Amino acid sequence: MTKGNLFAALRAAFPADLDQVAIETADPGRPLYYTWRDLERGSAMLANLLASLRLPAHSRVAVQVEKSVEALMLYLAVLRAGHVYLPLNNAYQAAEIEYFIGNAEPAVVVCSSRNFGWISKLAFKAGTRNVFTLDDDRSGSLLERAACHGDQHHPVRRGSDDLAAILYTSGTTGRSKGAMLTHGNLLSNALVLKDYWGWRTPEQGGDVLVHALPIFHVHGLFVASHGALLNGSKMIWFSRFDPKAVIARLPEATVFMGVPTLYVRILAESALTPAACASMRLFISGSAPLLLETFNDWKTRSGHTILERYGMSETIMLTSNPYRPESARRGGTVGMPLPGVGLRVNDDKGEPVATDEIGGIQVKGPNVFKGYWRMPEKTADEFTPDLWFKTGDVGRVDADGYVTIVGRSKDLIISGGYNVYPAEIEGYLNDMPGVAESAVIGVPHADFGEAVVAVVVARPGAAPDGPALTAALKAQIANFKVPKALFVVPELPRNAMGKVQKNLLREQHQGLFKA
Ligand code: MLC
Ligand code: AMP
Repeated sequence: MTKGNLFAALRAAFPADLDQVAIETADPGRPLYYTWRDLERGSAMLANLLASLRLPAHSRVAVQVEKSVEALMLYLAVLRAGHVYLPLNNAYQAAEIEYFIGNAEPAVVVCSSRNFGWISKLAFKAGTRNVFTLDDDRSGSLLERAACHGDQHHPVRRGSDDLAAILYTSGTTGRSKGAMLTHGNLLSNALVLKDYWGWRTPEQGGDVLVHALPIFHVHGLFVASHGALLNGSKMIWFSRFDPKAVIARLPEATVFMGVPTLYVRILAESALTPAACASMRLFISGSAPLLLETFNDWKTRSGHTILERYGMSETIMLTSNPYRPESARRGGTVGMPLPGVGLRVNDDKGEPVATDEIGGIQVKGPNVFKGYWRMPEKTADEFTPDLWFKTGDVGRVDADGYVTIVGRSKDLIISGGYNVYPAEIEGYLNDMPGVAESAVIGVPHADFGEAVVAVVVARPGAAPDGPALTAALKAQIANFKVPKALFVVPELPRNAMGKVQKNLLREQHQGLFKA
């Protein structure tokens, strides 16, 4: 088990010459260059600000801000200060934020200045004393306050079992659960990936990562950022994904990570050619299933084979296709369990299935989270008696050890790499005037992989208006959860037991968004 504060390990990997560029911003306008020294000093000043607040050890710091390098420094500062980072998708609205703040009881909340009015009200009501603002143009009260603090800071001592971050993931029923990740979970996984994906240190010729993912989820915050930081590699930093702009920067880069939607959008650009990708070493995809068609098209258009891997908020990375040889990467599979990760496929009775047989995927390893924040029963439900974590994914392992994910036992939609839980959306719809009941399903979507679709039944005598229901949802929940289509129908299909047959609804609507 890896010991110590994760920040100390990341910091130890910074290049000896701290004046080299660590991050170059790639948004329209003049680029900004951040050196390794800037990351060191900026995160030290923020850590000293946190220390000056005299917070209890292991306090939660909840952050809902636009993507910026300063937001990454804040993450590093929270690690340095020994507190617990709680990143929040910036699409979340008041009801969602109120729940997270109420549940996690953060000592500090950091938000965009445009949201300060409503977020600070929610935070103060929940007992949070410190609310700061941070904007993506290097302004806000957080940086103003940090500027008054020194730029030297020794990372607080933390053991591998101490919490580093809480990531909320939606529950199949009820509210979101906070997955507690420790310093040891994050560092052990980052070290395995550094080796497995052949990261090249500056002495070995170096890597340059195009970072175009949000930094409030495992993929952009941990897999991508830790990969570059732990290897002393430069990042070309996009605050928003823009396919044309990304292609324009590939000739300076060697590594790219994306959810399948990013690959689909880049493929739509004629500028994607083998020449544009000539300097690239590795394209990695994950967070949602990569269609075989995308995998094959990418090979033809870029000359590279995408390496698909599989992970979760609760476990960080679990499996990966091989790095070498490139020909061993198999489309439609998520590769083999990473070194140190145990993976087994069990049937409903808890018995292991035979090679190539389908069952529930269960995992074990130093990367597996500590449990759900303040939900011991839910945590216990998700582990087997012999302490394997039940992923909720359904798959099989072939004779060569490659894992294929064939579905999910959890009722989950993954749209553009974001998770949407039907029960949550159905709850909002069922509370709306004129709605008797609803069923929310995921259907194939050419851009987002899956799209959210709602099927609603009216109360007797009522005639709810579809667009009005969609507009009402949009006012309450994150926009990526809002159904892309909503149908009002006389009744939902049910089986003999009275259970809604979502599979029939999926079949009925499967052609809605196909290209
Ligand atoms: C945006 N919209 C989405 C959406 N993203 N709708 C459904 N699903 C999504 N993912 C909405 C917008 O609100 C807007 O609605 C409309 O779709 C068009 O927006 P857009 O401008 O095209 O969206 P864009 O800003 O370009 O965002 C698309 C995206 C983004 C693909 C770049 O969704 C994204 O960055 N996804 C990556 C998610 C991610 O990092 N996941 C990792 C999870 S970690 P309207 O109505 O407002 O017009 C994990 C573990 C692991 O799963 O294994 O990695
Ligand atoms: P999250 O809760 O956001 O961390 O999402 C984790 C889920 O994303 C997993 O349980 C899988 O269902 C899904 N997932 C991640 N990577 C892949 C992949 N490469 N292929 C298919 N599904 C994936």
